Amino acid sequence: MRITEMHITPIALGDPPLLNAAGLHAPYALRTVVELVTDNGLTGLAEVPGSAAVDAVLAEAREVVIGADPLNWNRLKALLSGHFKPETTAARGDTPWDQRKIVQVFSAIDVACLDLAGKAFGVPAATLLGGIVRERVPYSAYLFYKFEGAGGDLAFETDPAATGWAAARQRAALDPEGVVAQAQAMVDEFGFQSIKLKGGVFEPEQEVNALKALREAFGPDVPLRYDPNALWSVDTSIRWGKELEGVLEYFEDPARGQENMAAVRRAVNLPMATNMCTTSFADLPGSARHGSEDIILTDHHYWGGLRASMELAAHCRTFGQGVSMHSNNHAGISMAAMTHLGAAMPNLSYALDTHYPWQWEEIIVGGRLPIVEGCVELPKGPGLGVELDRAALERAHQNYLRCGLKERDDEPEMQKKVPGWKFKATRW
Ligand code: GKR
Ligand code: MG
Repeated sequence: MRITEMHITPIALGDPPLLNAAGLHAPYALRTVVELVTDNGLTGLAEVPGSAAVDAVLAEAREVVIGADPLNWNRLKALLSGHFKPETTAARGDTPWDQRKIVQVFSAIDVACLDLAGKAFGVPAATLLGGIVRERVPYSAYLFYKFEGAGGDLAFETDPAATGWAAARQRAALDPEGVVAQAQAMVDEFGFQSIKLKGGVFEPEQEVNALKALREAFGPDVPLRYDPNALWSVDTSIRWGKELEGVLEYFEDPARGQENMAAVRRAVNLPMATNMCTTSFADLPGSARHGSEDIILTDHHYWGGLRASMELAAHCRTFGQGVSMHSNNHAGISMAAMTHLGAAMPNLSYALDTHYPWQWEEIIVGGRLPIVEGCVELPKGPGLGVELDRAALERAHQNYLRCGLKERDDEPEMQKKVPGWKFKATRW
């Protein structure tokens, strides 16, 4: 089997005005869909966060990918490694989301090749990752502070006829009561059994009060996580982390960098997780040396694919660390890929993050993958088990062309609401 075509399609999906440490989500979240077509008529799919810059390196990878055997990932990976200069850890940047590009190429090609291999052999991608250990993969509710509005064509407007989660998705949530109401609507709709609050938006006291209100509303049986995206100093993290002892399941990236995280971890009696201070294989020796975290949140888009994420899981097992999954806004191809990874990862210790409930559009046949009792069932069918809905893909591509966004940048979006607002790597 040989790869004969590689298609790269940037898309934009409506996204509500969600707040985070770097500002405000734009009305559209960008993704890029990659299709690899083979000489025997199969198509392998992948989706990455995307941006015009990522699309350019994907296009550059085409000359390496065309003609390759998708079943021989080790060779193709070596060819890609030879073609691109390695990206440094610093290329990740200070924003909550990872700004590296080349890792996304590895991820896209790894996932699309696994989809092809699954289709060629008639088995799920999770089987090719070593086998299925769970058919239903648990996800966590992912709460955001937000302004009023739904995003997309409904930018900063609300649909008065909406009910249930659709209405809650549009409502503002700016205080503890708003956060609890958002959580209740999300849990009622999807049955999530754990909850994460994205922080780094308001002063620590206000966010800690929201977490205490969540604990009060949901009780100790619903694990809570909290992620201020490294916006706190070590002193702030220790001061407020102590308030959260016994409240949180884990404390995600309160401070910036492995040494700072390790200092917080020594002083606060809470498991610590990261998708910001340990983000690549090159960071793993530092993680062990400093003792910076208890849980590493993989993300196949940034660790170089599903197979690389399985390697990370093996590393975590060896070093006695937990492993779970980070997310950004995404569509159904990524949801399927994340679910295959979650289905195959033997030592998955926590429910996975997903932004999926914040979107309402979909690009796969059959529409949105259901989340039931907080879980996504492993899609049936070979490979990833999902197919592109061509009309929906075209609509999402037209959204991309129309919205004019070329990369994610939350700072200018925030400035439209709060003139002069500036991102700070450490705010409190
Ligand atoms: O979507 O605003 C967001 C999040 O802040 C995202 O960019 C982060 O990458 O959710 C992520 C995280 O866990 O850090
Ligand atoms: Mg995080």
